[in-house]
Amino acid sequence: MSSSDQPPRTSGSIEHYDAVIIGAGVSGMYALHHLREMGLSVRVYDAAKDVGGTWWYNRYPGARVDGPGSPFYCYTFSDELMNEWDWAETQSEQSAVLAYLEHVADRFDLRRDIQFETWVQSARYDEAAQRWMVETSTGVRASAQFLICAVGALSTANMPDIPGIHDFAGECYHTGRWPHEPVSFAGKRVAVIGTGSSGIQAIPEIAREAAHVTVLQRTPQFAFPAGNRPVTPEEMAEARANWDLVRATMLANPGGFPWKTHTRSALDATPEEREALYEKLWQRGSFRFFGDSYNDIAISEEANRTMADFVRGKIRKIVKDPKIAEKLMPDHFVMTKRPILDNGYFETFNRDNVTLVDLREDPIERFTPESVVTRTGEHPIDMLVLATGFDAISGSMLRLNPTGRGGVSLKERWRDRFHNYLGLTIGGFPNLFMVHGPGSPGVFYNMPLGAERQMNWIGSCMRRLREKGLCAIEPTADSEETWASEVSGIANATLFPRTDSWWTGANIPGKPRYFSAYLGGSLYYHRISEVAAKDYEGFVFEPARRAEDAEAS
Ligand code: NA7
Repeated sequence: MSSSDQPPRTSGSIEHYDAVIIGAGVSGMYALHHLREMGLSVRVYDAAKDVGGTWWYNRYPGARVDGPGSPFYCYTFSDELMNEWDWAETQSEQSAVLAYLEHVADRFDLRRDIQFETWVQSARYDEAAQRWMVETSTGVRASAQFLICAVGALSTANMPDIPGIHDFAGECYHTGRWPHEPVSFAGKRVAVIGTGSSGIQAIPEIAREAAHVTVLQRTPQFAFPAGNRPVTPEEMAEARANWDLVRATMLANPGGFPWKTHTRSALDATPEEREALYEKLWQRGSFRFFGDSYNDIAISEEANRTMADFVRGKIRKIVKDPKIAEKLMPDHFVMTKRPILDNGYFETFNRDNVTLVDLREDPIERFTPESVVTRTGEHPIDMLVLATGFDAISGSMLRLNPTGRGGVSLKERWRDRFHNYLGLTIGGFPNLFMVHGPGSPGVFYNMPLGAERQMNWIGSCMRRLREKGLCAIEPTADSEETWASEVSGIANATLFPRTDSWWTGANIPGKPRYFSAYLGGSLYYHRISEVAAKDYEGFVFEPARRAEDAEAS
């Protein structure tokens, strides 16, 4: 192994590394740090101008962290890092999360091994050399024994294909590709397509400044109060003082959150008890609404209805015009689309500069250069905001489209199903590892912590491979099948697959439609540790083909 303090070994115009990492977001940054600590030579490529991944791109107004909230949406590998970084709010703004990630990059001197503004155009496994060959937009070519795909579960923007949309002559922004320059809404008529997390965070902010906002809603959503508030110095001090305990709680919690889990059923409580608990949690806000309520909301239709009815009642109370309130009424199982935290979303519909268009009864027909035309009429607009989400979880892997053994591309391998083992590896793609890929908990887990845990497993696997004097590892077809059954077995015991969502691929036309995430929470980490303890059960190893190749790596 060569150290990354050394210049890369080159032959011809190809740079040689132990590992190439694609993506310098939350996962790729930790991957770089971890592999470098292991003494490997590593190169990271990222199309952005700096670190941060999703936090670098998603700068739309109102963008905030949710999930565990601050200070717990963070890396846990360094006590020093925890001790030196203060968070101002529980639901930190995008700029605060990005500032933290920039600090991490400075603190661990990450940028020296990252090549920014570089798009990986192709990644191909060279079977003879047993190495990944990577070609980039800058002309740099690299070879590596290992390819780490930290390409982001929410990175590939979903651009709606609506007649005339490209003819629209006004400003047009996707929330996931928001400009770095300030965007002014003042005096403008703005249309927003999409009412997922991004739309629901952005709409109240835009409405405060714009002349008029037209919200084009395809699916009404449940949204819960963010309960954003300052993180006090005492809270930061307490989190630090108890950091070992907090971390242990996060490791034990199904979502990697710093909360104890509750085992109470909604159906064991009286209606009055449920109402009182939901009301208390509503007033406090945050994702703790789910963690601190009942454990069968995502499993039992009846339990689900209790929470859904509570939120529907809230929407009716908040939105003054009953007709608008009815249009905003969600009709799917609560939590089975990605839960959303809001900062005054439903209240926004009481403003007289906001119009709600229910696309289910009044669909978009086309765009003109200066308007959006729905079935019932034309809405003149100056700006279009696409809060239309992402080709999530598998989309960025498919966009990368690596080529594995026998010249088979990932698009071919994943035509009908996202074949994988442990959500980390793919048969026919030796030494390729995914972070937050399909088959892993991914977006269902505190993502920085999940990235650490998956990457630690990947690092141990790479180390073991080298200890054994072997060159490549990949899963068997049987182990992929068994894993797929385990993943769908867990999902099918819940209500999640019964709702169209980006979790099921329903938002992308033509995408395989099934629930691909591992929903077993922290059980996942027991499972992958178990596989490692059984000397990587379910994998096959390959020795180096030729002595000089082994030596080269
Ligand atoms: P989401 O949650 O996928 O939301 C996208 C929204 O856009 C959702 O309301 C979609 O309706 C809507 N959409 C998508 N395509 C269309 C078209 N063609 N016409 C009308 N409406 C459309 O993405 P977000 O960015 O909000 O959130 C993703 C994650 O990013 C989030 O969980 C955070 O982790 C950050 P649909 O519901 O599909 O009917």
